[in-house]
Amino acid sequence: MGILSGKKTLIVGVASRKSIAWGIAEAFRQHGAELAFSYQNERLKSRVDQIAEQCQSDIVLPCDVSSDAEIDQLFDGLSAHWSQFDILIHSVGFAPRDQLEGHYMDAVTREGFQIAHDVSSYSFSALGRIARPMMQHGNTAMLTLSYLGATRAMPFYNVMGLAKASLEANVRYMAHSLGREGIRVNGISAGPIKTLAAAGISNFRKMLDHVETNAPLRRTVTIEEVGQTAAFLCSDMASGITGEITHVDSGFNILGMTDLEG
Ligand code: NAD
Ligand code: 0WE
Repeated sequence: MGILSGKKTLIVGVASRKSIAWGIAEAFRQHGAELAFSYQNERLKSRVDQIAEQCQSDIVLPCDVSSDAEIDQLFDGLSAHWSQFDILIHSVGFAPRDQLEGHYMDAVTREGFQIAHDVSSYSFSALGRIARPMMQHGNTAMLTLSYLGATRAMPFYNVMGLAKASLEANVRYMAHSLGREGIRVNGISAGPIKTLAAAGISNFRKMLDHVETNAPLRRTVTIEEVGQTAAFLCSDMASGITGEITHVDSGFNILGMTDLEG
């Protein structure tokens, strides 16, 4: 029996086969979970349909998380299939492209700040609030994806770092608020991975090389590795863990200085 056997799981944030959410979906299938998916817009629908089919899932629903109405519609749609469910995966982050270029103090604007925080942090609370009544049966879990830019200043990550800091605080506040209902809330802080969200980010290849050269494991991480950690954190094996951010980053976050000789 798999560690997620029979666990009904909603995955928000699949865009392609490179998505971290896809690595999570594959690992969850392998461990016996039943899956439902949402997709951001019509452009992504056919790809997510295909991915769902491959996971023996026929629940695929639209949801742009910046819209309250679309979040309501997602859960109306989901209720037609499931009266309750066990796991919510939030794998969504966005800032307007101009926010991720140049230095933070040259790039940040009120609008960029608001959009980044709305889509990347508030959306986790919004989904959590509406999922809550369907997750009251005990041993349920919510999980989100963060990045080291939440706690360290990084080139180009800019206002996304502030949004991820907010998201990590959100994990703690949601965990505090929902713990008494038997809902655990955790985050994974993943190392850099070449997904759509990384495409076109200037110097992304250099960031991957920097991790390969300097991280304790001397390599980057894969979506499969993030998926396996997600499976653990959402399974009953992690029943004592809530409000935690787990790094899946080849150990990069522990460094105080890179090695001076290779
Ligand atoms: P991705 O592009 O595959 O996934 C990002 C997802 O966010 C997409 O599915 C996109 O449709 C969705 N999204 C964006 N705005 C949305 C909106 N308004 N409504 C609904 N969905 C929306 O990239 P990814 O790297 O798999 O990103 C997933 C998560 O992992 C993000 O939170 C990202 O910040 C985080 N993360 C990524 C890395 C990395 O290096 N790739 C590292 C650490 C954390
Ligand atoms: O969280 C992310 C990606 C966030 C992201 C990416 C985009 C690209 C397209 C948010 N918004 C947008 N908006 C777009 O228009 N990561 C952790 C991956 C990532 O992105 C970076 C990184 C890393 C790592 C951007 C700059 C520096 C490092």
